[in-house]
Amino acid sequence: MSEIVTVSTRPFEGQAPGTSGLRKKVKVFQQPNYAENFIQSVFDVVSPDPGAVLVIGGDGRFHNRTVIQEAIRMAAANGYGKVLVGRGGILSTPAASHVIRKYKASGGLVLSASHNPGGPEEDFGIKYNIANGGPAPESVTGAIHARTQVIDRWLTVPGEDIDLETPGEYRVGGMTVSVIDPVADYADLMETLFDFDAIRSAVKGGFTMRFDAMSAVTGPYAHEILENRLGFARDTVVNGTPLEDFGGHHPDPNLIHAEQLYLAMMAPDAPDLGAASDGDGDRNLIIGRGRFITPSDSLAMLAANIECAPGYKGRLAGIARSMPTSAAADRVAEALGVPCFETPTGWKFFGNLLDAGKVTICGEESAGTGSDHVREKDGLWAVLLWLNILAVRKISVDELAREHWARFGRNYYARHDYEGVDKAGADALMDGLKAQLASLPGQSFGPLTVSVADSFSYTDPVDGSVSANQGIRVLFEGGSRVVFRLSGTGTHGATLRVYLENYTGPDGNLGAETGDMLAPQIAAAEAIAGIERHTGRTKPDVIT
Ligand code: VG1
Ligand code: CO
Repeated sequence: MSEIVTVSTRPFEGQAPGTSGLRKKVKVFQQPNYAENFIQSVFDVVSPDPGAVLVIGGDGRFHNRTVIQEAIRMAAANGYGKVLVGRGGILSTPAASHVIRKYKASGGLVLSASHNPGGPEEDFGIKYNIANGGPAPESVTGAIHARTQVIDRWLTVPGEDIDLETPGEYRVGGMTVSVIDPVADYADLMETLFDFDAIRSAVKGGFTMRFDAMSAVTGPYAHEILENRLGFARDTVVNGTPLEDFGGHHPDPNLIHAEQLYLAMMAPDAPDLGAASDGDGDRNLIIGRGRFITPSDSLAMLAANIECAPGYKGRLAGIARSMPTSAAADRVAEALGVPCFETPTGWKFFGNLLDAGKVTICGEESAGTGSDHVREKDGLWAVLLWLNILAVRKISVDELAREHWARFGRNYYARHDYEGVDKAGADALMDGLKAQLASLPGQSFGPLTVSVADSFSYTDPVDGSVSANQGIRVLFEGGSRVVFRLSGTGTHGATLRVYLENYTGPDGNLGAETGDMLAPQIAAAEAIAGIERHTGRTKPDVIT
């Protein structure tokens, strides 16, 4: 047994994992003992069997390497037998999920703050994934938080940093560290799911695309899969080198932060498909020539056409969406005769449904789509499924969208984010909403009449666990609604999210502007919640 060093420490405030792990400013994580306390709390809670395997990877942002080297030494001191770490410390979130599953690891640490900006003044994060490859459920994150509040020591072993750049095996304390190719396993998995031949033929036939990796983790994956394996031109992947500060941008694949892609896709000479992914590779943006697809619609359209992909043929068991995601997928599930589940925000709530085989495909309005191939949302997977469908059906994105709406109707949808607002004001707004719930039904706001108003509570159909307080829903007669919730991923102040939806049937106006279609819902949201009164804001910071 090699030497184990015990370092005394004291708890920090506020180490509660949010929607997707612990996220804070880099400066917060750089305090002595801060990252160590959290990692040790994870190890204390999961108490690995001697010799267990741990996966470690990250999105390449600033501070990744420092924390990875420390986490490796701590894993050795805590009895792990082996750590698998991506070369350069790189593993996209879905690739980490796959590696955990493929190599039967007991879990993994993913170092990322996802779509939040990176660099010395920006954000960092750590999340723990369990043996199924998915984010730790609330029972585990709750125990981790409790542990951080009483922790008084962390364990490490003496030792030098390992060479993260060179694949191979290293010894740290009594443990083996294997530096692995971060891309190969994931790329191989994609080949088992999709019709690569059909996509290659489409590419040979002139199909073009542009993939914006946003200087984040998906660059190496996209170069390998899209250019090397599928034959797209060498300039298909842009911003394809992961940078520690993402080039100073938000690696958030939406119309604001991927504006260059959006503009390129609206130009007359646009390629057939435009796509982007976020910091850690789990989100996706899909834009056809002249046609943006909302993430909620993307989930519905992918589900409706999933039979085109060999890996999913004849086995769609069900669909799940997070509560704020539009009901477009519900209509597809109904038409296909499969169940549809509505879960709280955050991928961890899909894990049990996927493990139990109750659902095959899941999605969130926040640009997350995925399936039972891993236990995380998966940006490139969604792009490949779109490519597969377009190649097999020989149809454009715009045609596919129009056809879908003509069959199922259209859920006009937008999310308004009010970022960095005063926490007390945001809490007062939510309290005010809760106080009104009983009196809202029957009240009218312009043309809209409230049918149901509630605070969303979820009972997991597999293990019966209850997650209450997951956002306020106000449903109007006719199928439109507004939803209010506070973000669990922000790193300063509070972020209020207002989700707006208006359903139009197949015979209604399918070609209108989203802003026009949502005007009554926007007015109702203000009238009901008093957004300006509570936050001082007259308009959202970001509309997606
Ligand atoms: C946001 C999204 C949520 C997503 C989460 C993590 O959470 O709304 O749908 O699962 O980010 O995504 P919140 O609590 O800020 O609304 V990622 O790509 O940051 O792991
Ligand atoms: Co992400």
